[in-house]
Amino acid sequence: MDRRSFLLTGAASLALSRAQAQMNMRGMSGGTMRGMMGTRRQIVPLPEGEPFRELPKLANQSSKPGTFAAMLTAAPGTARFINGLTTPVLAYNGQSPGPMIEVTEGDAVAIQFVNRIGDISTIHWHGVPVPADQDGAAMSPVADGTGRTYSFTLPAGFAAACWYHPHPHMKTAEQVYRGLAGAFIIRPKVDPVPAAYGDTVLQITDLRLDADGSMPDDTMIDRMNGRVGDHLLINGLKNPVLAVDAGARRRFRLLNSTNARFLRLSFDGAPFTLLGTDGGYLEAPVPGQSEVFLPPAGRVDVVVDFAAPGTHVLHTLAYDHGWMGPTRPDESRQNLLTVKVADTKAAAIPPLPSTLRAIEPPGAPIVTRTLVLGESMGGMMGGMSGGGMGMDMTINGRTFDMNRVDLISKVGQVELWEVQNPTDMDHPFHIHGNSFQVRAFVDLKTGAVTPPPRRALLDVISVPRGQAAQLLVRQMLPGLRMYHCHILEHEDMGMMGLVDVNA
Ligand SMILES: [Cu+2]
Repeated sequence: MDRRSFLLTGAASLALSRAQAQMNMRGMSGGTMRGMMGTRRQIVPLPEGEPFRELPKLANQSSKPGTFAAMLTAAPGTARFINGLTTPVLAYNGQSPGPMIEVTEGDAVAIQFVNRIGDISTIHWHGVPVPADQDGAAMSPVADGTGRTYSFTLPAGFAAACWYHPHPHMKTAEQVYRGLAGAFIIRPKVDPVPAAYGDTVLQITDLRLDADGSMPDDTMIDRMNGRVGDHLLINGLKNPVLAVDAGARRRFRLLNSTNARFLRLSFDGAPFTLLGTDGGYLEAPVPGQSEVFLPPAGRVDVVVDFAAPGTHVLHTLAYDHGWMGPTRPDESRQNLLTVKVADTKAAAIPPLPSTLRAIEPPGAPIVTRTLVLGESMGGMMGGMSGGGMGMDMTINGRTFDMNRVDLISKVGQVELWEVQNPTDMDHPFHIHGNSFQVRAFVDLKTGAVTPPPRRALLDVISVPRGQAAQLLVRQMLPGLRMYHCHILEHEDMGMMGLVDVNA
């Protein structure tokens, strides 16, 4: 039975009684159960309008040029989102979002990870081309009370806004929404974009709070759709205020570190120039954009023009990514950042370069693979702790098994992955190890082919329902790599597979 018929035939109420029985066993109330189903909740307002703050940086403990060394400890902590209320969170070095890591292409990086969260965890370096055994994958969990060092040398020629987050099997969603995620910025040795544009990371997180200040558990609706909370935060603050001068052109790296938000963003008409995507610069700046789109885990590098005095609010636009069940949240017009443009004129800055870099086409694929995303009810792996109500999220009909290799590949081999999405909602598809390029989108009904607007390096792509994304994939390092839906609840429920890349 697919999810839609499951919901329409009323089988949801059966699952509800099953879940109710399990809740009762765990001593929870019917009220908790209603919360689990995602029934209407009172949204607790957060204070807005504090001064914008940059992400704090993780200090480099190494004085040796070309090296970065530091420690990251994951542990329970507290945050103050609402005056007078303490929110238990999970934090890296006491901070949520985690401290920003800033390195340069070619650097040798060693991060000592200590896990004190009371459960297994890992640190995955999302988008960073690291060796397979340093990737923080589900296959290499770090037990509570222990640690390990992640060490890797960043390749020359790869500069991008990446990020880090836990990736333990079936526990990623909760560890991320409770606070474990940080920015990982790799700078080029020589940047074609003048420093006068600044470079400000805007890390977007999603927060849901109960009236007592705590973060409620995922509901069944969250499990099905991915958790969409009550508030979107920028660098940990709700709609902070940034002041700029008139005519200012500011560079922003937008990072979507939410569990499941498809972010279509506008700056109230202030035009964006698109500079880069997940895997770094485009070939040339693309000016005149009125909005940008960020799937879960996605990043963009933009310059925004604040031409005239006034106020510009970075906010979400309506976007239909498909939704299952009741209580669909209104995700439009959520304010993220208020930019106040003063009357004072900004100093003149040099123009953007006309080209940024060359992106080589990957060449003709010699292997073609088909991956079909699926959602099914009544699966065997589920249960309240795992899938939730026995719901499975699958690729080619199977849920993730870390002891099963799904695909075998070869270093340097160009492959065409056609990721088909016949389900009821959009899924953001992520591949570990290396960036990919999109060849085209294909409509599953009509066969209509739409090429991407331009060449770009991505590591996550939203595959709309009813469509397939054709990806040109090339792994450059050997080892086992995961690929999965980056709605973290879906990943936890099994929409994930393993490719073994042979040397
Ligand atoms: Cu998904």
